This record gives sequence, structure tokens and C-alpha cells, in this order.
Amino acid sequence: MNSKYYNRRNFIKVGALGVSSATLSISSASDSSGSSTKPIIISTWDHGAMANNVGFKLLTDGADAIDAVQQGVMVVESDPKVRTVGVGGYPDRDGVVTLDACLMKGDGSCGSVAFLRDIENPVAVARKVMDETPHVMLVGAGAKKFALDNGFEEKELLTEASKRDYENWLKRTDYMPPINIENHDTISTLAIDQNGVIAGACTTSGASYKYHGRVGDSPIIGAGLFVDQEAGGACATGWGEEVIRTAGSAMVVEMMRNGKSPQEACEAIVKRINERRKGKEIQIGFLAMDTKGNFGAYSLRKGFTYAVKHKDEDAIKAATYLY
Ligand code: SD4
Repeated sequence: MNSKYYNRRNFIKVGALGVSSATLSISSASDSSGSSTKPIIISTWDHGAMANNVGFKLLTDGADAIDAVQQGVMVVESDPKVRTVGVGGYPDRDGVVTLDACLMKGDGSCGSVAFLRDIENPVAVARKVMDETPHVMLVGAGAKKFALDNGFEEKELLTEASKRDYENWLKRTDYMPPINIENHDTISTLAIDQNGVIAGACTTSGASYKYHGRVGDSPIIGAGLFVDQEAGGACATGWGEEVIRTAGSAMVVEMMRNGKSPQEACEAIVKRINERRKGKEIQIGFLAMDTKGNFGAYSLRKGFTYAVKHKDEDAIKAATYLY
């Protein structure tokens, strides 16, 4: 589906919007934010608070959820201090930063790019794919050409810090990607706007020191992200191969459609993944929200955090977990 034929709105520019460091509390996981909370925005990890600040301001100003999630995650993509997304992301094992991103609306319109090089904001390219093409996904050189043709500028994504880390990694490894609980931190965001429309976005530099050409779950609609206006949305972070194998986010949404709460659905998918692969060495986290704004989160291992923002709450929470 192509949103051009749906409710296409003008792209909202928020260049003047700063990212304030809101006072955030760490609290334990919450199953729910009450019945019918909107607007609301939730994002993976502590850096999700940056995305939430920008997205929530847009939502309260009346923006569409798809614009809020996109603009929110773009701030994280552009921040070189976030080493797992966009500029400054860890490179692959050949020293190249390659990015994966997608976004999706409750009506099924979606766009995605994968294995994209040299572009600061892959999620904005994914938005163009959604709005301007009859396709869902562009990858690699084709995605880059599409971006350049549409006015995106080429940018070196490998920062000095990432280059230094890569050179150190080369010295102490066998040129094999690490499989461990630290190898993650994708930003995935879900939002409901004032009209009750739900949307999500997901963007990452993927698993650090991955094989050149590897694509994770994050840009795959149904794996790293899935949103449905009737059932809700879900997104993932962590070792993407397991999320792809289980069609993770689509599965969570289907479980919600069949009556599970967001929290129960996140727990069920993580337990299913664990049954297949006793993955104590990996981390996987899911975040889900139903169309009333009830949300849940659960991870395989301790340590998964997520940020929540709505009129009554601005917090970073610790997800409950299996191990
Ligand atoms: C992936 N799910 O590429 C992503 C990893 C991640 O920050 O969360 N990266 O498998």
C-alpha cells in the first residue's frame, strides 16, 4: 500500500525544535497506561526519551502519528553519541556503516530501506518510499540512488569513535560478529495521535560487526515493526535473526487481536523465541501498544528499558524479563 493514495499530509518540519532533557524517572514496568490514552508515544531504550520529546510535542500540536514517530527517531539517527543508530553507528565487519529503517501506519501503508549507506536519516528515505513509490522496500545501492535522487545528501556515517572501536575490534576478534546481550539498541517507536491513528518507526545500524550485506529485523515489516489500526502496534530490539524467524512484531499484534494484552503478547513472543533457542547469550526486547494506548514490554534478559510519554507520564521504565 502506498500512503499517496491514502491520507497524505504535508511533511512537518521541526528543525527549530530542540530536544530538552526532560526529567525522567526510572520505574518498574507497566502493563498499561489506562484506557484510551492519547496522544501517547513509547520508544525503546533510554534514548527513546529523545524521540518521545520531539514526537510528543508534535502530537500535542496535532500532528499525525506517522510524522511524530518519524521526526522522533530522526533525532536519534542524527545523534552521533547513539552508537547503534544512524550517524556514528557501529560498522559492519568490513568497517562500513549500513542502516536499516522502516515505518508503518495503522492503515497498512509502510515504507522501508535496508543495507543503506551514507545517508543520515534512513527513516526519512523509508518515508519517501512509502509516500512516493508503489513499493514497500528498497535496499542497498538502489535505496541510496533513490535517496540521492530525492534530495538526500551523502554523509560519512563512520565517526572517529566508531572507527577507533572498529580498529580495536579487528585486533581482538576472528572477524566474526559478536553474539551477546550488548549487541543491540535499535530505536523503535509507537505512537497514537489525537485522532486515534497508530503508527510506528524503527531504525538501526543493526548488529555491530555484522557480515557486510546483513539485514536484520528492523526494516522488515512484520519482524522489527508491525502496526494495525484494529489491533495495535509492536516493535522489537535485540538479536534480529530470532525476531525474523518468528515474525515477531506481527505475531505480537495478532496475539493482541486475539485478546492478549500488550504485556501478555510481549511475554508470549519472548517465551516462544526462548523455546526455540535457549538464547541466554542474546538479548531481545518487545514493546507493544494497543489502540487505546495500553502498552507493555518484555525482554529475554534483564536490562531492556523503554521510554513512555503521555499527558500524565514522562518516564523511562525497566521492562520485566525472563532471565
Ligand atoms: C538487528 N534488531 O539489526 C537489530 C539490532 C538492534 O541496535 O537492536 N540493534 O538485529
